[in-house]
Amino acid sequence: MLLFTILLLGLSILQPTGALVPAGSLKLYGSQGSRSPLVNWYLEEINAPYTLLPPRPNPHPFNQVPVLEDGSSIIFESGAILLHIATKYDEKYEPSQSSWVVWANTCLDPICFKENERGQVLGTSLDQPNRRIDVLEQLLSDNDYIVNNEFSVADCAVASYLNYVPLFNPDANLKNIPNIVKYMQRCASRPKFESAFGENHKQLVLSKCEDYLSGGTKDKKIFGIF
Ligand SMILES: N[C@@H](CCC(=O)N[C@@H](CS)C(=O)NCC(=O)O)C(=O)O
Repeated sequence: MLLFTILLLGLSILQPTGALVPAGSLKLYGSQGSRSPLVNWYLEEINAPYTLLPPRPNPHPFNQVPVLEDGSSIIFESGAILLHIATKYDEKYEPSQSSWVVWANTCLDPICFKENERGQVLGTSLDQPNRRIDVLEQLLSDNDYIVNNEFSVADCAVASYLNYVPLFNPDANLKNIPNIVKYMQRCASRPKFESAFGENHKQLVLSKCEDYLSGGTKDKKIFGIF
């Protein structure tokens, strides 16, 4: 009996986090071409089972993506979705991770993407001097990941925005923030990043980052898909 109890306890410790998710309860509406992969990425990092549904029709009040259905709850806004998953299903969640998720949505997003009133990306400020980016650059000088140097939901939020920058801004040159660039590479190299964002996105981030680290002088035409 004792042996059986120890075995059960051992098995429950070894269970991946996703075991906390009731089968079939998480439905994510989105697509690789939107910002929904940042949610896919996190779900896959914590091994949470989910069903990916096409972007439309969806239950988002503004008809946007991503939107998550968890049983009878409907959660929209990517940051709110990440925090919902983190607090409900991630055994390694701790509150300081939440601050970085909100920071990514409210402070980092507008630095990474200058948009017009229709939401079209016109450029980035990530390659310009910025007090907040200096703090992030300093933090990443001796940490691989943002909170307690362990990969968490904070990285899914922060690295997703950073890694969209080369995609939307082929002319940006991030050579002055090498620790952030190495962090972008580190996150893009994670197998679950590739399965969420796709091989092309990953490869583009990796080759642009390599270029930034060697001065950012490569002919921009090699990234011709944009
Ligand atoms: N702040 C929202 C932004 C959502 C958003 O802009 N989604 C885009 C795709 S990335 C969308 O659905 N656009 C279509 C529309 O606005 O009708 C979030 O973080 O979830």
